[in-house]
Amino acid sequence: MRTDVAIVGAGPAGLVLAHLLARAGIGSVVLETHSREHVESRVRAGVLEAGTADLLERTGVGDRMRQQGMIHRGIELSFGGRRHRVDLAGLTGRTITVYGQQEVVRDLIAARLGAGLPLIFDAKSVRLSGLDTSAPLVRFRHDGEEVELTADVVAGCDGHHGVCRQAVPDGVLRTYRRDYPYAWLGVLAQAPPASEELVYTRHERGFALFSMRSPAVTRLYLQVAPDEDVAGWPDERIWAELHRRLRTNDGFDVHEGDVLEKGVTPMRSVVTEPMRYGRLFLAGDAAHIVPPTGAKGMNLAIADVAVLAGALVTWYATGDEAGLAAYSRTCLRRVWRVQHFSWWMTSMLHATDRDDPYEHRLQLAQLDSVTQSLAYATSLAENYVGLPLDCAAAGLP
Ligand code: FAS
Ligand code: PHB
Repeated sequence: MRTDVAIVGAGPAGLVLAHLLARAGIGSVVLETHSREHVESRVRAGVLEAGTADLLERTGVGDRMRQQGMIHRGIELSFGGRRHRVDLAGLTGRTITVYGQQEVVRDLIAARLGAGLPLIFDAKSVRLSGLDTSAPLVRFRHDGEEVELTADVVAGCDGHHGVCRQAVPDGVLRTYRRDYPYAWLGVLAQAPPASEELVYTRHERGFALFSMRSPAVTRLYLQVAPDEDVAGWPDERIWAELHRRLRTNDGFDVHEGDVLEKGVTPMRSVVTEPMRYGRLFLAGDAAHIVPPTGAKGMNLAIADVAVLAGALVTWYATGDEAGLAAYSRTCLRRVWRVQHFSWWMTSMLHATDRDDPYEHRLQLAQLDSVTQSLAYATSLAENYVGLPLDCAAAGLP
């Protein structure tokens, strides 16, 4: 097989990249190790930044998002038994869209397959070679056959546990990492959301988050120990803890319902530099991880590939490699600002592992500042709705 760009991974990064390249007439083959059903059913992120929603809509894959997604003009921070609203739209003029990551992935897969473009599921034992040449090679197994795919460029969009980052020779990459002393227990429940906007709470027992997926489905998270076993959390215990942490004096409390899915997600910050080696370009979780407190993971992945798509479009059109040469530096500037915001939100809202009373008082003072100071609230709002996405860089009109 031969293509312009070999894309490893059919998550948000790989699928958006393939979509942007196809719009510019650049060919790609997307290789995904799991089945379509598996990829489309993974419950992960829930919040689209303004720039992400805009990009999906402007590139023709935003119809269902506009129909089913929920536009939110604010979020709430809850502490001391009270909720405090942060007016995202009033402070920034922009909004967020609540629309599950699996729905975004479903829309992109439908567009890809609907256009008859190559997206290979169940592609196993992907191996890369020749990354430091002008003709990198991707080998994989599919339907019992060994396949060789030659390309000009390989996009490593295969997430934190993928193979592309591992294909870079030792000594080239530098990894920055922070592991947090807690994890999130995520719950998806068939229960109508109890409020119209997301509620982040800093309770003395720890962090909790109230979110949603539709008028009938609620998404909830609890801070738990880093090595927590979900088996130790029967539904009754989950609901009891969610009520304790999220209930406020003005009568807000979550609605219970059938638990459709529950799981524990570790909290960590990771950045790999540089995000390029020869003709391999790393994007999304393959290059960086953020704790989900800032609702940034998927959005940052899409921001990476918007930059990569723009650089590739220019390279194929003019031969100018400047965009490709600057790819890692351009992405990392945003990556580190998003890393900081995600760390800041996480540190402000989670009980430390020792639950140090001084640290707790500092967090409450910080929350008081964020909800009382226009400057503090504006900074949170600007980061939460998302740093501007350079659509021109993605070759968008
Ligand atoms: P992804 O991991 O989404 O996609 C990588 C793809 O590559 C996967 O489909 C994988 O199957 C495939 N792949 C891996 N190895 C391969 C190989 N060898 N060959 C071929 N294919 C391969 N972010 C938020 O903003 N909010 C959240 O609440 C949130 N919750 C999360 C919960 C969990 C359990 C996890 C793991 C992540 C969560 N995230 C959240 C972060 C998440 O949304 C990521 O940021 C987002 O999926 C990044 O997209 P990609 O970079 O495309 O990586
Ligand atoms: C979600 O709805 O899954 C969600 C929302 C906000 C976050 C993280 C996850 O910060």
